[in-house]
Amino acid sequence: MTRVPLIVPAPAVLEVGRSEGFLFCGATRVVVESPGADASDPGLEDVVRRFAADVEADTGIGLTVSHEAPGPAVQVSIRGTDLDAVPVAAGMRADGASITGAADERYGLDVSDERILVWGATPEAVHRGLTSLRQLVAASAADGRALVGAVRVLDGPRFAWRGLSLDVVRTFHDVETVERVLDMCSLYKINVLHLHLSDDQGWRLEVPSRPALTEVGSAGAVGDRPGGFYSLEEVAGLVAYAADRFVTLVPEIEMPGHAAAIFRSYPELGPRVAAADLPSHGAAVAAGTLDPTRPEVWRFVEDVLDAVLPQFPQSAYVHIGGDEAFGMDHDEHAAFVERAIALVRDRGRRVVGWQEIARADLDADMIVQHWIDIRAADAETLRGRVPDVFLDVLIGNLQSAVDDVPRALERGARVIVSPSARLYFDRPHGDASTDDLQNGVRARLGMPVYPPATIRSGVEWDPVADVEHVTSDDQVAGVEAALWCETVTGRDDLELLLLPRLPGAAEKAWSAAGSTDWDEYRERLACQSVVWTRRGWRWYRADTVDWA
Ligand code: TNX
Repeated sequence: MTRVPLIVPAPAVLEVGRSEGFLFCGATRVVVESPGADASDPGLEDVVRRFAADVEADTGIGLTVSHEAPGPAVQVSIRGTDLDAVPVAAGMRADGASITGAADERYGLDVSDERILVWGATPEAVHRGLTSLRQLVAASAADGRALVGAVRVLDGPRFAWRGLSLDVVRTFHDVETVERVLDMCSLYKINVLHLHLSDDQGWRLEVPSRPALTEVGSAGAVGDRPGGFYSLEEVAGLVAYAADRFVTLVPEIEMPGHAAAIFRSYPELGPRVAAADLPSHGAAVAAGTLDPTRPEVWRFVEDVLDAVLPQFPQSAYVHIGGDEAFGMDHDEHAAFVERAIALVRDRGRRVVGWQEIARADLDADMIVQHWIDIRAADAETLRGRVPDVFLDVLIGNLQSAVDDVPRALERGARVIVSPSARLYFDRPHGDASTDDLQNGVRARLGMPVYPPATIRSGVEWDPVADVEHVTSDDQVAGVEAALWCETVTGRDDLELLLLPRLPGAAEKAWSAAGSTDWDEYRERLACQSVVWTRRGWRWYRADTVDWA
């Protein structure tokens, strides 16, 4: 039996009890407590069913959902008792819901010998509490039972936006793969999956008014990897799958750079130079940008927004990319971004974009995603390894990037913290694996231009204290990791970069301020592998952790 409660991300308040704890097994009932006679919250019923299915997938223990408790039970209810002790989250919700209202995520979890109580003011809060319980059950499960040690937890997130950005362009990930990623997000209380749906190498969703985007633009990916796209039905399925786990899917339609797949689909929107004269440096450089002076470009952008927004009804935001618009001058880029912002606003959504959008005129309701933590001087070390033309453009972007976060904050916009050194999961693994085959994969996985990153470096930092120009939680919308897929050849590679990194990103987004204590975290992380293995997720056996 485990005495240290092994919850990732770490809860706000946790008291270990003295008694032995609750014996969880197939006979355990989950009882939905109704406030009125038999009028229980339908949202809560769904949450409890989700919990039972997850526990079964994690541990093999099947539970009974009921309205009465003849024996030992997990009792689930909507109430706010004692939760004022937990600070209100900072940041913004991707679904636009109220942090203190419908989307209050603070929960309580109390385990004694006789029963387990899980409560919160909203079904979402109860879901977060049951997620902690899931982890406790999985950590001690053996032979169809689990002795969950007595504990009292009062918990809630530090930030409301806890995300993962997933590149489905450089490698197309099928629906089942994305569902597996959503399962991982849910297990670590990550509540945003940002889908990078368009880039130079492909276009990944249907726009019925612009059929060439999928007929032509979806073909191919990096190298000879197969392309693909999500049909309208598949997007609807993913949105529902995510919603069932309290995750919001946020679409990113990249503009004005990274637009080569658009030009392949609609050559009339393309740059007016011969293709042969465009720089082509594989994955890294956009082959030209959308031209804001051409009316047909704006008709295209409107058609795309009109088709994409309704497919993501839960997201209050649209990610418009905005990064690396190489070849565009400053004013042209700013003008493009400003017009794109206006079009998104006309359609009732808010804008999030990569930090380069801060070079345009921003408003306080926007979110700027900070990723550039590379100094121009450091990029110089790439000279000789990257074509000079490209390097000069890149260095120019890095020089301008220094002012992006201060500009955004001056406007009152909030920042999503995604510094590449800490939260880019496409860095090579800095830890060796205990598995020799994985050490072979390690040599080719992750962008070779980046220094490798260890699991430890992923948690020993703070998203406010260690991000330049950011001085308080209130300036931050949240924390988001990013997985770009230039080196990711398929699902196995993807999972080997997500696990064990994803729980670390979740810890930064959810848990209290400060650097995480590595020795304490390692223990909590080590037992996570039981569920990963049980679910058939591939995970990287970093030799710095004593895996369970
Ligand atoms: C920069 S991060 C990019 C991506 C690449 C990534 C590789 C960002 C906004 N743009 O297009 O895939 O580097 O790490």
